[in-house]
Amino acid sequence: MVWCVCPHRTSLPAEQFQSNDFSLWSVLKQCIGKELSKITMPVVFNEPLSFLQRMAEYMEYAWLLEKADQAQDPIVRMQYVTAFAVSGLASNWERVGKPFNPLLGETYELQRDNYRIVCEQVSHHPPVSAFYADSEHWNFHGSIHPKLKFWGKSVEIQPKGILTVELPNHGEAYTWSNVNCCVHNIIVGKLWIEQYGSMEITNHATGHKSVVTFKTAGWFSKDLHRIEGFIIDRRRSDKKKSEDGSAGASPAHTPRKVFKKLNTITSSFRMSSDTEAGVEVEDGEPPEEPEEGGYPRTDSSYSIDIPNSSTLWEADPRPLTSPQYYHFTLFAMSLNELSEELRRTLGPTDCRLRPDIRLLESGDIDAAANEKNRLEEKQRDARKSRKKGKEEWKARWFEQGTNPFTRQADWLYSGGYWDRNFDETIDIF
Ligand code: CLR
Repeated sequence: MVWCVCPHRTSLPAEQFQSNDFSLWSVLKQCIGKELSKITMPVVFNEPLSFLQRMAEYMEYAWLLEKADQAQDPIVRMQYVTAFAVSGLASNWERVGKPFNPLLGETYELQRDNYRIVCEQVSHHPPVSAFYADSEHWNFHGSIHPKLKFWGKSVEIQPKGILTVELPNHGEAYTWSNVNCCVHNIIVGKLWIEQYGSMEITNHATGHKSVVTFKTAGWFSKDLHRIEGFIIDRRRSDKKKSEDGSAGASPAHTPRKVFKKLNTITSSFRMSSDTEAGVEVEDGEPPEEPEEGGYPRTDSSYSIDIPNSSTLWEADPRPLTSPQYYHFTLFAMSLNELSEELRRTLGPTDCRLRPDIRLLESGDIDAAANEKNRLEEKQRDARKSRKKGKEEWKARWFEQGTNPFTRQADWLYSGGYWDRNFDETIDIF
């Protein structure tokens, strides 16, 4: 047996409060059609993390970006970037607790062996969170504006925004947007979550694309957590064109060739080593409930093997106690840890210092609820007095701008966080 000497905590201070006295439906029924970010939910439906920490969960398998950087073949780089994009979604399985809405100006930082990340809540209405992660060989940044739509039986979540990975050693940038997800069984049954739709990762330097489709569970749940995709090489059709004698760059709409096929589930990532024939990728359809209140199971007899494939990544198993701790992964367990050393260096807006999250983590539901109300009121008061004084809120570490690769609206890191000059920060807790 190999013992892992884990430098971080492996559980939370208290187990999750389990009770059937609270019905999500009784809270949400007044909100059909409303934007869920505006309603205050009882703290029992929360998990003890801020949405900023939830975004930092994307870093769990950051080593995949290291691998991408080391690869000399752009197809292999694309494989690893795609694996990274998928890996960030594995921790969402079974996580049906609502992360705390970050307060305006709230931040989160995380430094691990090979990278660091800083996140900031840059807008409150609509809620927008921005992050910037870097390491010696890559950087990863983006902004997310989660839109929650309540449909009655289910809540649909659209994590709007763009994610960008840059590999400066190769002069490459990759961008993509996240797939939607859906929480089922709001009225009866056990809550469950699925992610569905297509994700298109573009390498802006080479024109390679990776198209990954997350399937909906479907009627017999056999497709739960299954994803399928291809890497497409635009240049191959260009090359074919020039072989045909028609020189010059191909127009953007040249039919593309499928290069690599993948067929996997969100907890592991396999990629074939062969060139496969083209198969159409369907677009994500709105998910269908398997049955009223039903709960899908992954069908393990349904093989995910594809010929000549190799596994690039596999999600680490969750700790056995995970169900008692909001279904957290080991990585998630560590995110709100506050060591003495950290306490000395953290900025005053870091979510680890948020009292309501800390109280929920230690199982004190009532005190957590009180603190949550106090913080939200404090935030409202601050907004009112800014309005009176005609002051505009300005994000501290990010600036609104356009993504240089996609030209879409985005939030760009202004730099300087790690100099740790927190003089201008206001008191939000
Ligand atoms: C999914 C992956 C994206 C970023 C992202 C944005 C919003 C998150 C979502 C992820 C996961 C599910 C999520 C959602 C906000 C609220 C929702 C945490 C991380 C929970 C499950 C909603 C529970 C609310 C109840 C009313 C059921 O990159």
